[in-house]
Formats: sequence, C-alpha cells, structure tokens
Amino acid sequence: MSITPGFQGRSHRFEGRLPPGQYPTESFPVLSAGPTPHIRAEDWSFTVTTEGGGTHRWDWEEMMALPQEDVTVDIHCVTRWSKFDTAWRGVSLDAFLSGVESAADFAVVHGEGGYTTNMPLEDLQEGKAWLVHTYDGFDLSPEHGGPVRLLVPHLYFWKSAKWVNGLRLTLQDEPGFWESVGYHNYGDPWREQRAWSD
Ligand SMILES: Nc1nc2c(c(=O)[nH]1)N[C@H]1C(S)=C(S)[C@@H](COP(=O)(O)O)O[C@H]1N2
Ligand SMILES: [Mo]
Repeated sequence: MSITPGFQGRSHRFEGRLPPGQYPTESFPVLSAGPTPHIRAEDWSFTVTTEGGGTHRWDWEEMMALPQEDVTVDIHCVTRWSKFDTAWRGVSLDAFLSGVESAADFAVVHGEGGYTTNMPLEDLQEGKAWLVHTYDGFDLSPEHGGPVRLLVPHLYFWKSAKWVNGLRLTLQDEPGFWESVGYHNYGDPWREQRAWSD
C-alpha cells in the first residue's frame, strides 16, 4: 500500500483521479498571460467561423437561450495543480456546432486579447466541452475568464480559453499561443503531454 504525500484522507475519494506529476489544490489559482479584460455580458459575443469563411454568431441572450448544463469536473493545469469537482454552468459546444456546416478537422479557439489555443474539432464535440458563464453558483469572475470561457476539462487547462469570443474551424492544424512556443500540441494530462517533446 502506498500513500501519496499530502494526499492522505481524501486519497480513497479521489483515487485514480490525479494525473501523473500533478498535486491536488483546494485554491483556484489565476493564470493569465496578459491583463484581465473586463467585458460586460451585454457586450459579449461568440462567433464560429468555418473554413469557407461563413460565420455564426451568438450574443449573451442567444447563448443563455440554448440548453444550459451543470457540469462538475476535475481540472488539470500544466503548472501541476489539479482541482477536483469544479462546478460550472454553461452550454455544450455541441449546441453551437449542431447547425454549422463544416468539413474541418481542427479548431482554433480565440479569447479576448489575442489568446488562441488549438485542438482537434472532435475534442470539442460529443459532450466534451462547454462555454461556461457560472462557477460554483456565481457569475464567472473576470480573473477566471468571465463573462464566458471555454471549459475542455479532459485536456490541460491552458486549452480552456478565458474571455472566449470565437472559434475558427480549420482544415489544417494551427498551433495556438502556447502551442507555438513549446507546449504540447494536444495536451492530454493522463499522458503527461506538457511540452512538444513529451
Ligand atoms: N484568454 C486566455 N485564456 C487562458 C489563459 C490566458 O492567459 N488567456 N491562460 C490559460 C492557462 S495557462 C490556464 S492554466 C488557465 C487558467 O485559468 P484560471 O486562471 O481560471 O485558473 O486558463 C487558460 N486560458
Ligand atoms: Mo496553465
């Protein structure tokens, strides 16, 4: 029998839920590459652009009219903290993509301020990703990406773009902000895909 240091007591409850090289934290660290934009909900919008240049846009009210889901998931940051049972409310990416005609295999997610991150389109489909506006029962704070951020919990948390405002569907894979400076292109925490060389 082995006990992970600093992880006693809760080890049975979270058994098997800590990816390699990670430690659990109760706090919710803020990691932003630049200043925090303050965006009012009424000024927010989300635009999906297809490989052919077609656009589909939702404003706050239109997003809130889509089916809302409560999601409780574990999140894993590449800086090695993991947080269990984070509780969000938002809209599945499937609800946005269902009416979008596209042959794209890849997606680039855009956040206000120029942040981008890429992933295979299928990682945003079939209940694997959400646009979330509520954390722990409260409006998502600007520091954590409010009014709306992406949540794609099965990949390292840098893929969960804060202040999300767009999704570009592409035929070729295009590395995003961190991916183009050495972070792993895919970022599966269970395979410890931290850097390109992993
Ligand atoms: N727009 C934007 N999204 C972003 C980031 C950023 O700098 N800008 N940082 C990423 C990184 S590296 C992480 S770990 C998480 C941090 O989210 P948090 O600040 O809510 O913990 O957001 C990700 N999304
Ligand atoms: Mo991160």
